[in-house]
Amino acid sequence: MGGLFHRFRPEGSAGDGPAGEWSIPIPTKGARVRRHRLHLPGSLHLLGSLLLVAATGLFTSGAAPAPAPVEPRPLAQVIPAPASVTEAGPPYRITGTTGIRVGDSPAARAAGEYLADLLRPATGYPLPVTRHGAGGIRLRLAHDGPYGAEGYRLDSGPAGITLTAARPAGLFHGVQTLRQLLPAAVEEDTVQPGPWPVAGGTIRDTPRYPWRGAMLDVARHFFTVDEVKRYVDRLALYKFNKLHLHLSDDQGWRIAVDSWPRLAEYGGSTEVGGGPGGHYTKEQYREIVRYAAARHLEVVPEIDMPGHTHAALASYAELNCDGVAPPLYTGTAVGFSSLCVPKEVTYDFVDDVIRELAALTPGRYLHIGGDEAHSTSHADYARFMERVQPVVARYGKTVVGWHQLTGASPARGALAQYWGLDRTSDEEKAEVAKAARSGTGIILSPADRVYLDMKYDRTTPLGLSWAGYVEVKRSYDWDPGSYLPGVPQDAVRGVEAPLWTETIENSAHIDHMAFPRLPGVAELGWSPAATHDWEDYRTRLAAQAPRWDALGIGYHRSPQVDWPAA
Ligand code: TNX
Repeated sequence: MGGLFHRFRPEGSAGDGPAGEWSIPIPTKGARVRRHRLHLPGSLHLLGSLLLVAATGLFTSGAAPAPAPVEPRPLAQVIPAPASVTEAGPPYRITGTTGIRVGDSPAARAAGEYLADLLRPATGYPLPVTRHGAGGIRLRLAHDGPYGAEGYRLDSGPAGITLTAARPAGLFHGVQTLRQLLPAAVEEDTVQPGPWPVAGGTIRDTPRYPWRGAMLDVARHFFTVDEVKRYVDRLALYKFNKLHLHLSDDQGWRIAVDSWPRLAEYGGSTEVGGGPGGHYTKEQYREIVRYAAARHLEVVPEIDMPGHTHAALASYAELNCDGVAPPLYTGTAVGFSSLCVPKEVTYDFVDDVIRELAALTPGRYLHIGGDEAHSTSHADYARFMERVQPVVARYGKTVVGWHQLTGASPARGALAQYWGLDRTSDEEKAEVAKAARSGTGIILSPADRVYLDMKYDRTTPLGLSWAGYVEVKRSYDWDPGSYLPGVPQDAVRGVEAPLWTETIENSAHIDHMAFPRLPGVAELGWSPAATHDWEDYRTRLAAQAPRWDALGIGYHRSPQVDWPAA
């Protein structure tokens, strides 16, 4: 590997490490997590705000040139594209007297506080979050609206902005839309001159699919809690709602299991390339779950079985058919390991791991992997899945598996995650379609479209290319609804962008591979098929770049997009 070990460092510390063969420039602002602000008591907030307002004055008086007038961004210039947009009337302007009104609902208050935290640093305004008050930004829950579990409506005009949703998630997604309608400078963490207009009109928005996921492989390389949080913040901006964590693989076991402590202590002690690896304690895992939940992302933990289990086999001799524990593995081969299907202790192990993980996970799903079990016979694979799926149900969770699970007998209600490509055999696709027709839900992660670890082109310094090069257009320009022949429309639950990390070692690497493809996957999952249009999308995508610059996101400047001058 290139030997780059840039790690996330908390605010204020230096973010640069040694440059290496695969060096991705780390933006100066990229080395810390935003939005971890202390919640100051009201009086301190006010004092801070007054100072900030005073600082703003410096921009508009004295020697500093007056800022150029800022045209409001068109309401349709959001990613993912909203379901319906009506531009009408003059804009609203956020000013020093704007308040955020949340009524009596704790959920509206939470969304309001989140919004205030987003807007205060760059605007320098106090933006008090209050129950009532005239004008300003109003957040309200209306349980009888046409919004569904995640939809919202945004009304904007000179008198104020109203966000309405039936559920807290809808308000949160509406807040992300409002955020994107403001100038990119709103993402800066120092006071900017403004102004802060939001175009007048109405957005009615609701997602196409209930599953809009991103997977992070924390097994091949370990990522700290802060690195994961940083990715969660990026996902929230684009209305993702599932964070799939690939917690175990041949190179590392990343979650503490009390009944089998060596899994994490020993099995988690290294990673691809031989680095120190790591694992999450139960409390750290809960912290990730909480952070994601506050941003309306559900954590889907994965323990990959029966293959991809070398780290577990190295940790416990009795899990091996021959009773001998192999040494730890830090290479990048796949398909060589298997739990011992005939041994009873295998199922004690599986039961313990699933029980402890299910207890830690408030989400509905538990992913049991099931891919590339090349060292397990088909009969053993089917037998294993028959025994393991009921364990997931016993602990109250719904099974998710990679699509090879459809070659066994998926449990009732199970979801299969398809990761094939154009060249996958018709037979394999037909097997997935058949399961879909019998009630298995499908999550689409075609490797030659949405695998974020695939290189963009020949020159990409990171990533793999076994599924080909995947540039932005290829990643965006397909339809999940008609992608797999013979799969009923309603079997498609959504899309997910996996990021495997054989070559990915830090947050700058994650950003470089995820941007600009990640927002396209978000749009495939959220926006109605009728809005899908590459030419329009590439314009909206280009308009995101200043926002990424302000957020410290280093991205691939794809030649397929007319980016603004850097
Ligand atoms: C295939 S996709 C894998 C992973 C690798 C990935 C690399 C899947 C279910 N299995 O084990 O990390 O390719 O792109």
